[in-house]
Amino acid sequence: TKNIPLVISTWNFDQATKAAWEFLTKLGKSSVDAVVAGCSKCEIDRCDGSVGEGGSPDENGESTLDALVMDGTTMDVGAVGNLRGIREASSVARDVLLRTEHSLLVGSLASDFAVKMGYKFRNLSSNESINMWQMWKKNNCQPNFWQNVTPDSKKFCGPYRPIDVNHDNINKNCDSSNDDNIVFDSTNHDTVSIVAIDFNGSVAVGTSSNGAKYKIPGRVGDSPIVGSGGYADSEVGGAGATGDGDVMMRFSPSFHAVELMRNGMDPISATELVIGRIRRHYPMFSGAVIAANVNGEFGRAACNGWSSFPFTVMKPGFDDVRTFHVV
Ligand code: SD4
Repeated sequence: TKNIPLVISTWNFDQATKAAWEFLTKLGKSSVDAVVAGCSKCEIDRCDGSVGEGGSPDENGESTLDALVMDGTTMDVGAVGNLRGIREASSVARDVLLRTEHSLLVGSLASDFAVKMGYKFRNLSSNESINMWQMWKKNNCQPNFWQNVTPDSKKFCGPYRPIDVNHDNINKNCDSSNDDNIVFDSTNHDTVSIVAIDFNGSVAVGTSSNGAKYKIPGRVGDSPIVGSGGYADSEVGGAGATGDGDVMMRFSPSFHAVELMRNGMDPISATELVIGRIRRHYPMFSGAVIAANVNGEFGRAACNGWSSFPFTVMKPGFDDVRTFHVV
């Protein structure tokens, strides 16, 4: 039985998966176009407020975007980090892939590139992001999101000043029995990462995110970093990540998952091994990796507050997009 084409995406962003699937099947488009279609859908819908404009203000209150597109057949990559003032982050990433010799453009200069490509520069703040930022300031700054998993994390307000990190706090194992100890708001920090395999067996991965709330301006997350936010190789499969990008990018988790599958591991075991590697060093981190191989087998592993991390899949034989919590 044919298990491709296939679309697998992080979180329960079923509309993104559906958009990617329609590009593959109804429109007969490539996996690159499909992942961009799916990520763009999330940028327009502002999936969970954590993809696209108007979410995750930085210390200055500005929303900036990170996105990646990788073609696993040509091994071409296009990405934007900390993109300012341009809504269509994943389309701009595809333009970097298709229309330049480069792989990653960042910040205002990435916006200049986008404007030259015909995109409109606009203010990416929304009432929500402005309110969120004002409340954060008013409350003397709640801990930065990624610090709030440690019980006595330090509070700090921008502009940035160094945090005194107490590593003694970080001694919990990453399993669901510890969920009670973890302060976690799943609406705060999601990223869409999509792996698609088209009718030709070409694998692509795309990601789009507005990064971490109250980040230091200039911070680029894992989502636009090839091998970290996503990786694709049409000989093997693809993988995508979501979670604490500052930690996750230290382990190239998507590249790692693809290389394990190259050596014959199934996608579930591969993602579990990848997450386990990070957990050994950062027992408190939150994050998940999804993966699919070219045979259309798929899986995911997650850590910490995300033991119930959902993901969606569409493939031949499914009437509609399915949401999985555990495989
Ligand atoms: C980041 N990985 O910028 C993103 C955020 C995320 O689920 O995925 N949250 O660190």
